Amino acid sequence: MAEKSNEHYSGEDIQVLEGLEAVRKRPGMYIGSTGPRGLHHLVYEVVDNSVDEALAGFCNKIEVWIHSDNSITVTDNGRGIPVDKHPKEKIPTVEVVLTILHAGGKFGGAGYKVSGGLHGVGVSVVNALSKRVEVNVRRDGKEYAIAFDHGKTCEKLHEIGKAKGTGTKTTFWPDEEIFTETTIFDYDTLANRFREMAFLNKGLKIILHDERVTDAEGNPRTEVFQYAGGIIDFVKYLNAGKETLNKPIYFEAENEDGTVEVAMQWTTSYSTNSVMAFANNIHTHEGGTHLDGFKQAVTRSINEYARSKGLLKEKDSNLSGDDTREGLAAVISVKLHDPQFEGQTKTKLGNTEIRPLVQNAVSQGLGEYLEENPAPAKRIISKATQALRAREAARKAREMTRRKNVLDSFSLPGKLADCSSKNAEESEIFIVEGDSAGGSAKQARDRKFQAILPLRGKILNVERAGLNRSLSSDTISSLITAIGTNVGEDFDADAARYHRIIIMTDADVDGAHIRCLLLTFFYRYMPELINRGYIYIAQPPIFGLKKKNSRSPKVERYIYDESALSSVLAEYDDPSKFDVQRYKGLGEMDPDQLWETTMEPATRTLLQVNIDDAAEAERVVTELMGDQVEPRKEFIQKHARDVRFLDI
Ligand code: 0RA
Repeated sequence: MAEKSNEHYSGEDIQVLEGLEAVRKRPGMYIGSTGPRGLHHLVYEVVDNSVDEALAGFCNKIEVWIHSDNSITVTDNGRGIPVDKHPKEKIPTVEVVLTILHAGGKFGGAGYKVSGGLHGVGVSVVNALSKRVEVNVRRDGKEYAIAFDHGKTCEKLHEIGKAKGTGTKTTFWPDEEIFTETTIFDYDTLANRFREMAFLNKGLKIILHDERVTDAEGNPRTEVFQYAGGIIDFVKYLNAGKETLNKPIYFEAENEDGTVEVAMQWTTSYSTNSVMAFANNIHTHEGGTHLDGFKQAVTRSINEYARSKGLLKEKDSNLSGDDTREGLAAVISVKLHDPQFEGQTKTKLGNTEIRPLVQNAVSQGLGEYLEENPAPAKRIISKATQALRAREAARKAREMTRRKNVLDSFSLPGKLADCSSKNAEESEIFIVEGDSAGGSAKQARDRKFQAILPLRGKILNVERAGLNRSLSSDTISSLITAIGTNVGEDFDADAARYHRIIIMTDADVDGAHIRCLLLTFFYRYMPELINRGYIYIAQPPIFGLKKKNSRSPKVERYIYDESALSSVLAEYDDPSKFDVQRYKGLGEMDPDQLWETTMEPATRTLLQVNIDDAAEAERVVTELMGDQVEPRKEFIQKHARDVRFLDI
């Protein structure tokens, strides 16, 4: 019998190694990708475990440290991962949790685990993809430690001393052999996720420290995320800086299938894409049954109320869903036992039972709100009827001008230097600031696949102007025509004439401003192009190093990053032999230089724009583009070359 049980152990051991080996072989299957997104996923995985402990009521403080050596520490004051011998695996439970694939799921306790989609794969996945992991547990008056090397236990669980209280501390060093692109954690990405978690779980406290950034006293940059108002605070945050039509409306409901919470508030904005749906704390970018239920209920409640009060006449057509959601910011958060995540990025909720739960909660809650609050109700209906009228007027205008439609692709704008290829997949368009840079770009380009559209004059602030006024602007209409997709109800992403739409602006404050305006435009009216990964930002150099007194125009070295100048100069023994030229505008480079540094596919760097965090994009765009001028100026000065708010 003893022999048999030995065999059994070694069998299990092999299984463990094979399990984590499978994760190392196909990391994408477990964390989505080995790019920056997958890297940050490791942190969420560890933090989610602590959040589960907090939601179960055993912990009220979670802290996260970004260390200077690209490692992360997460601590909580929960019960501590159990250290006793696991009845089945015969090793300490904490070791089971860290080394056996999917073991994590068994330890969530009752209630709705936050995990779902790619989350909840278990902390053993983090262990498999880290070169080192250290876990310390405080329990029963003692502190224990255990450590792992590439997923294998390298220091068995041992007691390291006495301890007060209970809790878990996990530190991991991501494996550069897996995360070949980067192992550098981005503060904003983590901060945005923790903020979202704190909004979605009222009262939850997450503290983020970044030891790479210190103040004069040497204290790390620190931010506390905790919101007593939960998703009501979330909606206020989304609407910061906007003129609102009502105080946030909130309702919640529960049945045996799960719980739903909704917060909503209308503003005077024209945007219709500030409705965010979450399932078990996962942002369901692709929507799903909870979002469908919400939309149906809002459309119906608003129409019913408007009819019953005579605000819509018999002859009037119904308000469309888009009409009722114009200017609306809403957060829908459902929690359910067995979430089904579908869709291309596994961010679409499939559970059909959740639709009626949301629909009933919203119909009833919104219906009551409108009845009881006639003044804001009137403003909301009036906003929607205006949207309806604008939509009808736009359609009429379109029908009338269909023949000489400015937005039809057979009348391409005169300023466009198109490429000769008609294959959108290989074609790219550079949107260039100003005619002179446009001239250089036209000379520099490879006309086979590169088109140039110089932008002249001011770009309208679409955030404030709304679609109809924007369309009458020359700049915006030539942009739309050149891209070929049209906008609004006629938008067709498949009609895009280029699969790389590259914003190329000067590396100065004006350039940053223009870039922001363009990004706002794409975000508002062609978000699908961002989702498809068609929108890019060119990276022209900001400095060029040239040998002193050299008659050759040859530039020895280009520098693309403001902060890299001093370290590059230090690489040279005697930098005094070099002249540093600062490129204030694209126009200062000759066409060859522009080609070599910024346009040639083989040598350039492009930043791909993706709306990973629509909430943040929406908010910053508003703060930047809204009515207040001061915050805009400040922001642009601070982030002149930084477009991170769109998570690039
Ligand atoms: C299951 C049982 C118990 C604690 C935990 C899980 C736990 C896991 C993690 C992961 C990170 N922090 C955590 N904190 C707690 C304890 C059961 C008991 O004490 O009776």
